[in-house]
Amino acid sequence: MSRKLSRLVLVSNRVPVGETTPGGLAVALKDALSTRQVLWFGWSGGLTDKTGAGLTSIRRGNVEYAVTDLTTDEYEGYYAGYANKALWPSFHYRLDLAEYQPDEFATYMAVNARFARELFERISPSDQIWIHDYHLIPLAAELRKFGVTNPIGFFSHIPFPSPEIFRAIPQHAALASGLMACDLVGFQSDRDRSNFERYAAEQAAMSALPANAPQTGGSRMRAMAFPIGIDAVGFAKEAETSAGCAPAALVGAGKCLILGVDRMDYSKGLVERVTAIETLLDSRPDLCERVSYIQVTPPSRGEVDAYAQLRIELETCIGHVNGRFTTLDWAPVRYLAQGLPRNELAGLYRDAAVGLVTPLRDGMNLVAKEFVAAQDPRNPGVLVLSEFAGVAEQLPEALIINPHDPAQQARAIEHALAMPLPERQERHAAMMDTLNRYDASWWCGAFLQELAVATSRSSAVQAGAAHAHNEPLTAPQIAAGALAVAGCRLSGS
Ligand code: GDG
Repeated sequence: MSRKLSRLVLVSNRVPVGETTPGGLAVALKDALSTRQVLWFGWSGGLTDKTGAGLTSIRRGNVEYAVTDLTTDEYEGYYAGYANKALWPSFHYRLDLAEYQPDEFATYMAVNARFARELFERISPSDQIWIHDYHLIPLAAELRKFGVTNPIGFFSHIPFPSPEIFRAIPQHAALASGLMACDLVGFQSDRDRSNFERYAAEQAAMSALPANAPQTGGSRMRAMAFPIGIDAVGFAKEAETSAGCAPAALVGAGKCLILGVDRMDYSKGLVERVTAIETLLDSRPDLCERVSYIQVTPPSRGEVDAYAQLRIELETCIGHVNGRFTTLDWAPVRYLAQGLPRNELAGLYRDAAVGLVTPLRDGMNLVAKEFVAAQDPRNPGVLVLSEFAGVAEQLPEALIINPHDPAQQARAIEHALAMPLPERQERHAAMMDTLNRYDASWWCGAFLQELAVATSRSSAVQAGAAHAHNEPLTAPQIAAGALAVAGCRLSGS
């Protein structure tokens, strides 16, 4: 007899309530959304002039969406402000772009407190709670203030920076307290998990707490890596159906298409990538008129200055390269400052000989996985991949590069263009094997299973049972427990 699953409460900044094509998170959560009772709570994407506008609730089958508008002040302080001007750049190692405005931090905390208050009224004791991403780091701690004892998991979609960087955020201790209030914190990669654990250990050491200090919060948080996956089988089918999207002049005999697909974001290494294309054409003039690079770049966060500036810098750089190399018949770079329908994108991936996924920093990067899944296994294209994307831990068979080195990136593109078919097939098969094994279902199932384990473990710890079972806590867990004490004290001071 199958055990009845408790209701799952999902919390994310944006809730995909009116979307006809499911985005990355809805695809990754598909299994949970189709098999369980779900409450999905968060921002509607709309703005209001009224404070306390309340929630709108929409039910679709077993999923109830409960969404709230933000006031203009909340949007500016919480979303455009602290989340995207302080946390996003800091977590992507861009302290030079980070702005830590105390009033924006206060609004960020206030929105998290409001979300906690509104959610508290809707949760029941048996619910499992799963919070997503950097907008909502303090939410678990805010829920605990209301006496919520439900299992709470948090998944960080973006990198967790090294402790040296994280500690530069003036509010790092308060942020860490938010994570420590969870039973389970999931990261995209082992690098992120170990960065967090190093921070926890260093904080514990700095606070001069004994290594096995008991934790005040009652739970012992676990930190683990759960690389997010895609529906590789479904995406491969979509790409096969949509192949042939690229203009024939770019992919005909003797022609090769190089493709990049990224939100307009300074973390994605766009300017460095165009510079690598210039370096390639300088060193290999014979490739002119034979290779074309298409860059699909839907605009993003244009209200934040750094994004508007990036757009100017990127467009200047593309103009420079096109100005140098374009002939009457051919241009090296085709730049689309807009998104494409998903099926066209899948078809373009399949038509491309080389996929460039070269972020300066990325939590995972789903484009890399989609590019691989979209390839024709009989004649697959080659992925050139930054070592600083979380996905590089899973796909070592890609051509791994340092995006800060345009000459190395250019050599990798050359290597990709010249790679013999058997080698392409071998690398592709190995990557497909990983994508199929660690797909979206695996990610969702593994996180929720660990949340259940972490929860029962933390209940056992609360009951003083850990020692009775003779099960020693790991060093990171001890450090994390100690951090909770340090974090509470620091943020309360
Ligand atoms: C964050 C983390 C992490 C892009 N252009 C178009 C389009 N896209 C789709 C892609 C892909 C998604 O957007 C982008 O996902 P990424 O993972 O590459 O990057 P972020 O948006 O920065 O996502 C990241 C992710 O969260 C998940 O945890 O991997 O590290 O930064 O699915 O296909 N889709 C359509 N047209 C476009 O022009 N339809």
